[in-house]
This record gives sequence, structure tokens and C-alpha cells, in this order.
Amino acid sequence: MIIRHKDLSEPKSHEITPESVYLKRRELMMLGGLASLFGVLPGWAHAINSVGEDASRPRWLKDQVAKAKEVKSGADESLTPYQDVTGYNNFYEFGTGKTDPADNAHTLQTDPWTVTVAGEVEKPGDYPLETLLEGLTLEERIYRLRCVEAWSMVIPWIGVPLAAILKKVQPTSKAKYVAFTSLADPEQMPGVKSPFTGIDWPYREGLRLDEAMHPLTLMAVGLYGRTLPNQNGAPFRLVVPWKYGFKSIKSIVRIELTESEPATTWNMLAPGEYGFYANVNPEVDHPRWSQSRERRLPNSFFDPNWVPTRMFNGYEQVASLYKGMDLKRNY
Ligand SMILES: Nc1nc2c(c(=O)[nH]1)N[C@H]1C(S)=C(S)[C@@H](COP(=O)(O)O)O[C@H]1N2
Ligand SMILES: [Mo]
Repeated sequence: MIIRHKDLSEPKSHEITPESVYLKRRELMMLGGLASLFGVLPGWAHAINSVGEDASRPRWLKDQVAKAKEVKSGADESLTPYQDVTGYNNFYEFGTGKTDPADNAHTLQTDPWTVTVAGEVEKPGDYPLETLLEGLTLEERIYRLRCVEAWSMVIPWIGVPLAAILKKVQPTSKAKYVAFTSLADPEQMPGVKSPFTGIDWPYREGLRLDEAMHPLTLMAVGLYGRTLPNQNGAPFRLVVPWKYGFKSIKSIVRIELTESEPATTWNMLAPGEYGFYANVNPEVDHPRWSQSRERRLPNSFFDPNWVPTRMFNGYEQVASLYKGMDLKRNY
């Protein structure tokens, strides 16, 4: 069954991938199972099988991920291969190099995982991840991810709208923002120990409540039909497809509803370069580089694969959230 969200689907004709190019999750799993019996695997199925991150995940999460339903979400472009999605990452808790997270994040312990819900909510508390997701149907959504560094990917996430989780914990009438905090454990995360990032740990992010409630805003627990690899923010991370990637905070341990705008990591570090809103906007350049185009991965030095950057990363249905706001000032 396909759940259709009308306001989410507006694929552009040039972006449509022929159905045959996109191997469906279940077909892949069957194929993977069959093929491994005979010792032949398509390249990326092999890559997934060889990662093995699923082995350390709890049964309940694997089962829930396996039952995810496809939702058309407007980015039916060619998917960025699994190897790039899981091998080229920003996750400074594990180092600042693009391959550091894939090399180092195996030390992250993701089960059991507890999320503290605090602040302006009727039902605060320490929630096991299983309880937060209980009774919710996971959705598979293909989103573009546009990093502020001017590269981008197309990723098939698995998750639930943040709105469904907020509904469980019931924001009070005073709640105006949602503040998120990542795990910051120097024992598990070598980057947290390192003096080189200048980041005041833990990594923090935030959204206005109406942004948080928007149906595009996802809490992801998987990608490519599997639970999230550690380097992509296991076991539970935010995905806000119309904002620069740094808003999509990983490995979340705390969600706090607040009355005032929360402090956010990149804004604390360089307020002139990274704003609270961070909406993808080709007309507002980063002080040190243009934001009018992006390198779509996979690419290479000789074939950078530049594509034009689109307002709100192509998710123009969010424009009404910012009516009357000067997006040059609120970058
Ligand atoms: N906790 C935490 N979350 C984070 C980051 C980080 O360094 N730490 N990097 C952000 C940036 S800059 C990007 S582009 C995305 C990258 O997500 P991906 O590695 O899954 O593609 O994660 C974001 N979330
Ligand atoms: Mo980023």
C-alpha cells in the first residue's frame, strides 16, 4: 500500500527515475536472500549485506523497519548509492573528515536507547525509543539532503513524522520551539574528546514548533530498507529536507519543548555564517561560497555533477511557514 500525502508529492518530470531503476526494498531483500544462496549479488546489495550494522539492532526495531510503507515525497530522482550515503558523512562526534564517521562510529552503542522529553509538554519523561515509536507505522520517504557545504544526496529514509511523536508527548500551549540534543559521550565518540572542532558539545539543534509539525519533518530510524548505520545518526535522528543538512541532528537523546528560540551548534560557533533557520536558499550565499549550485553525489573531481540549488531544496510547499519574513536576514 502507498500512503499518499498530497502536499508532499510534486515530482518534476525530469527527476522521475524509471521504476526499473529503483529496486524496491522487499524485492531487494528477496533478491539478496536468493542471490546470496547462489553467491551472486548486485553491487549495492552486497555493500549493504557487508556492513552488518543490522546485527546489533534490537528485533523490535528491525521488524518495525521491515514493515515501513512507501510514501511518495517528491524526490524521485536517482538515489545516491548506499556506499556514498554511508561512507561520506558529517558527524563531528566521530571526527571532521568525511570518512571518519564510517571508520569510527562502530563504537556507538545504540541499544538500549533512551530519549528524554522535557520542557513544555504534558507528558515529560525518559522514553525508551521503543515506547516513542510504539503503535506508529514507519514510512519510507525519498528526500534530497543538501549540505551547507554545497554537496547533496538523494536518500531513501525510513521514519515517522516528528508530529506523530509530538502528539504522544503533548506540547503545552506555551511551547513555541523544539530543541534537540545529540549524545555526547567521550567514551564512545572520539571527536568529543578532541580539542580540534571548537564545538561546545553536545551538538544541539532546534526548530520552530510549526516547522517541527510540518508533515515533511521526519524522525528517521532507517535508510535503504535497513536500520540506520551509526555514521548516519543511529538509532534516531532528525531529517528536515528543506533546510541545510546541519539542522538534521543525529543520535538524539533529548527533545525539549521551549518558549524561546534554543541555542544551536553551528550558530553558536559562527553566527555570521549559520543562522537558526538555515533554509536552503540559492539566493543567499554563504559568506565564503556560493549557494546557487551543489555537487550531487556520486561525483568525482573530473565530473563534479553540479546541479542548480532550488529554493527550500525544491520543497516549496513550506514557503507559507515563512510568509512575511526576510529570508536574507533570517538565513
Ligand atoms: N550530532 C550531529 N548531527 C549532525 C552532524 C554532526 O556533526 N553531529 N552533522 C550535520 C551535517 S553538517 C549534515 S550535512 C548531516 C549529514 O547527514 P548524513 O551523514 O546522514 O548524510 O548531518 C547533520 N547532523
Ligand atoms: Mo552539512
